[in-house]
Amino acid sequence: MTTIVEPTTNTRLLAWVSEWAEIFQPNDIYWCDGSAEEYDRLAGLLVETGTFTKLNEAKRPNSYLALSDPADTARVEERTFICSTDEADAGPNNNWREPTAMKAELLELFTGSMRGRTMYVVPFSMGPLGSPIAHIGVQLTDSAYVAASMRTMTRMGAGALNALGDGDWVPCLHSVGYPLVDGRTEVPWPCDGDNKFISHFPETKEIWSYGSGYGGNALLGKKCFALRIASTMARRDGWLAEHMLIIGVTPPKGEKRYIAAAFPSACGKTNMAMMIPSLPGWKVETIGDDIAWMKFGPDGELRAINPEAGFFGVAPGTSDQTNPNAMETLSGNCVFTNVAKTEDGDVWWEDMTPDAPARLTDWRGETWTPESDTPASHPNARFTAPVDQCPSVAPEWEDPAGVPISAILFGGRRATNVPLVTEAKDWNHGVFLGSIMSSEKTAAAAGTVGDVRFDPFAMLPFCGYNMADYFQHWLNLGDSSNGAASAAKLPKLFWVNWFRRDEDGSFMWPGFGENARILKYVLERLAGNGDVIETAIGNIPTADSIDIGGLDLDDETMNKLLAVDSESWQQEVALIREHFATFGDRLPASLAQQLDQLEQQLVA
Ligand code: SAT
Ligand code: MN
Repeated sequence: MTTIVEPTTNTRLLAWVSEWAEIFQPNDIYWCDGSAEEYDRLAGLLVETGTFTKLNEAKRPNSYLALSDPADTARVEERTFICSTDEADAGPNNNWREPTAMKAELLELFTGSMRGRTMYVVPFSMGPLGSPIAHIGVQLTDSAYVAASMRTMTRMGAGALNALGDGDWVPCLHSVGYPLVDGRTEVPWPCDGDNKFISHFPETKEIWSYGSGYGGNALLGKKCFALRIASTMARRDGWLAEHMLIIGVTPPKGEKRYIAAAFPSACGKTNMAMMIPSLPGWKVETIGDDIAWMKFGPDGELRAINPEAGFFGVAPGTSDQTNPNAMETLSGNCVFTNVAKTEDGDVWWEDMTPDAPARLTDWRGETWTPESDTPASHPNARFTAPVDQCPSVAPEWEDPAGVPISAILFGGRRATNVPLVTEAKDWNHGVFLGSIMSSEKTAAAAGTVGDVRFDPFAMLPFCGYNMADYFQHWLNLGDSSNGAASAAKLPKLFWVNWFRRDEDGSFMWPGFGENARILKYVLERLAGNGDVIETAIGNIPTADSIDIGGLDLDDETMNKLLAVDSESWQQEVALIREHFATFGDRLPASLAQQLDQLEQQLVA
């Protein structure tokens, strides 16, 4: 082993690193400082091992392409575990393993798993350095790809160690599970494809990840820490760790307001976070596209930070039409994983341009032409890019105090039933709406409800504890007699649906920049203006209170977009009952009551 330079005096951290080095048995230990020189060195190593291909410097400066093992291309929910002492604490929403047994099993896999490799010590801050809303983690990993990616995705290195000082961190262990022993040589994407474990120990705030080098499985600051572990910390300490984008919205000559919005994967969160509003004079600014950490400030306001420093977005479908701000963000300093490569050394993915190039190298490294019958890029191909390169980034995106949240939107992808926008009657009703969020592929037939998947608060794969307790936590936070919240300052809650379809199956709402019209309505409601109709599911705008000037939308379509159909909502109530039943008697009584009330009002 070479000499180790230890850039901290945190004795518990030093002891933890050497304890694990003995188990992992790496050849070397390297403490990341987060500098640009270090990033270049890591990238150089990755080019040598074939993990990275440097892209054409003139077209995509300081950027790289990585192609993963085909057995390691996405998060693996069936291999993701919440290891609480009591199985009921993990809830029906998680795979559970008993913590001692899980650790014993993983310890066997971890023992010697870094032989022949370097162990990178990656200190990182989730959130602006020193922010009262931020938290520190330290990841041990044998993947240089992960160490390099963590520099873009988090505040990584010396600054984070400084902010940690003598304090506590969330320990994150990660090994790709591919020791270089017994004559094994390096491969471009080391992993243990058939044997992955993404394990979380909420009671001790630990993350143990084995076998995968991809995305949320391996960049442990993101879903593992900032959502699964942080959601349990937030529950304990009275705050919120949520799967939400954060934007600032400024009307012409008006005051800027901040909105957080929860949408499941593949519902356009990154597009909305970087929206170019269609309404003249309106401005939307980006603070985050995936995760929001929100704590009540001393003034009772809910203040949010984006704990991340980078975007890890889905590449396919991103274009100058769907998201020009993302395209500009990707102009350099990026890592692309599992996209296709052009003949002149740049990247391409499905729908990036109206016509595909005549010849590409696909994500498997094979020659591809438009006649090929597989996609050129993997459907879950990703870009990794620094937030501060986004043209629409808010100047205050790194404010350690966070931004005050005035409204929270819940959204899914619903072909039927769910109106374009519904305002919650009050906080508890809003929690009910969040708990029944869902997506639906297509309507089964006119007037019926299709295949509905519930994804409460878009947190189903990310809530680190029993979701029924999570609902209760949301209810508690809105109860100003019981926490830091001030009823007057609680954000207003809305349910939105851009994806309602006509009888012929076509989308009725144009979406994208036109969603600014809904933001305008939300801001009007915050100011106490705008008209509503009270319905069984909540307050719906009158058709003429949404600004549709210049849109090719007739009254009939607007009415359909806002309709609450009693009969199909009765079908929905039956589905919600099944969904709620999965939580048994742990479901908060007030949510069961809300459902009963809804049913009664539908019949009335
Ligand atoms: O791979 S990630 O978990 O970071 C992204 C996602 O699946 O939402
Ligand atoms: Mn996400």
